Amino acid sequence: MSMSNSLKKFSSCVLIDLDGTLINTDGVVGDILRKYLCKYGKQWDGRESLKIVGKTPLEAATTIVEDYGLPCAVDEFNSEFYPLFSAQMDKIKSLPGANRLIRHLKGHGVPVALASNSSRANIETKISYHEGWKECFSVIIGSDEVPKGKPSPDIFLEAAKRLNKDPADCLVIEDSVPGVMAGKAAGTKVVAVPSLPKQTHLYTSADEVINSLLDMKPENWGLPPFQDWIENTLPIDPWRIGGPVIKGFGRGSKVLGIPTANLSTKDYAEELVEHPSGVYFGWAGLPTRGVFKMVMSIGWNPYFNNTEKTIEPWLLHDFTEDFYGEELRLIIVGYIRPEANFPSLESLIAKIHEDKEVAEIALDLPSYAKFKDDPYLTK
Ligand code: ADP
Ligand code: RBF
Ligand code: MG
Repeated sequence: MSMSNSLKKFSSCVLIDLDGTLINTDGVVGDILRKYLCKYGKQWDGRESLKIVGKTPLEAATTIVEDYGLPCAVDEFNSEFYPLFSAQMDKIKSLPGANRLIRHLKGHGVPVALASNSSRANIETKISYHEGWKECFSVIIGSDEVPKGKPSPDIFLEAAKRLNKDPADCLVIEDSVPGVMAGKAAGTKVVAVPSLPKQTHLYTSADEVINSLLDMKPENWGLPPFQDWIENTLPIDPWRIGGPVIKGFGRGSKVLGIPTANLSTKDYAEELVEHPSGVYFGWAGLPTRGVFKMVMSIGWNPYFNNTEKTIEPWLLHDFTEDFYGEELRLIIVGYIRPEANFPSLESLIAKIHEDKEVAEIALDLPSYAKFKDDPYLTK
C-alpha cells in the first residue's frame, strides 16, 4: 500500500495554468474594471475577484454583468472590455517564482504544457511579453481548443494527450478552485497556489497547497529539486522600500524581544500586493545610525490573524532608544519561509529567532553582503 502511495507521487511532466499562477492578470483586470465600472456609477471593490478567478472569459464577464447589475448585455460588456484589456496585456507581470520555475523545468528536460482557460490567441499574446517563456512550453492549449473549459477536465486531458502522458503521471499547478477541480477530474496530481489570500480552506481537494511559487518543492513530486537555495535562503530580485517609521500595532512586540519598525502601508501598497506573504531578510538603513542586518515578515501574521497585510522589519541590532519618525530604508534580498500559524506564542517567538539566525548567517555571504553598500540605504 505505502509503496503504491509513494509511487503515485511521481510525476514526469507538468501541466501549468497561466492567469493567477504564472502571471498576475488580476492586477491588470482590476485596474481596468475599477475605471470601467465608474462609467455605470459602480465601484469595483475587488471582491468579485473571488468569483472570477479560474473562469473562462465568458463566465467571468457574465458574473460581472450580473453581480453589478450592469445595464448591458454580456456581449456588449465584452466588446467594450476586451479592447481595454488587450491594450494592457503587455503590463501583466510575472508572479514571483514563475520565471524561475518554468526555466528550471525546461533546463531539466521536464515537459511542460501551458493549459489555460483563456483563449489560445490571448495566451500567445500574454506570454509573448515574457522573454523566453514560449520556448519553455512543449504544448500550449486554451479553452477554445476543447469542448469545455475548467472545471471540466478537458483542457488537462488534452494537454496530457499532446504530451503523450498518462494523466496520472502529470502534475497540475493551479491557482484557482475550478482549475484544481479540473486537475482532479482529469486524474492528475495537483499543487494549488491560491492567488487570493486566506482562501486555503477552499482547496481541500488539492494534493498540496503552497503559499507562492517560491515554496514549490518539485522533489515532492519526483521532479528535479531547485538548486538555488543557499544556506537555507532563496535569493530574490532585490527590492527597495522606505519611509518614516510609524507606530505599529502596539502589541508590545518589544516585550517579546522582537520590535518591528513599521512603515506606512499606503506608501508601499503596490509592493505589498506584488510580494507573497512570508519571511524575508535584507539590509536596513537609518540615516543617522547606520546600516543593519534585518529580518522581516510580510503578511497577515496568522497567529494574530490581522485584517491588513503589513511588513514587519526587525533590525538585528540592540538600540538604546526608539526611532519613530526617522527615515527607514530597506533592501530585501532573500526569502526564508512562508508565514505560519503556531500553537503558542513561545513557538512563534522560537521560530522568529530561528529566522534571525538564518538571516544573520546568510547576510555574510558575498551575494547578499554586497547590498550593504547600496546607496539607497543611506541616501
Ligand atoms: P509598534 O507596535 O510601534 O511596531 P514595537 O513594539 O514593534 O511597536 O516596537 C517597534 C519600535 O521599536 C520601532 O518603531 C523602533 O522605534 C523601536 N525599535 C527599537 N529597536 C528596534 C529594532 N531592533 N528593530 C526594530 N525596531 C526597533
Ligand atoms: N507572525 C505569524 O503569525 N507567523 C509567522 O510565521 C511570523 N513570522 C515572523 C517572522 C519574523 C522574522 C518577524 C519579525 C515577525 C514574524 N511574525 C509572524 C509576526 C509577528 O507576529 C509580529 O511581528 C509581532 O507579533 C508584532 O506584531
Ligand atoms: Mg488561474
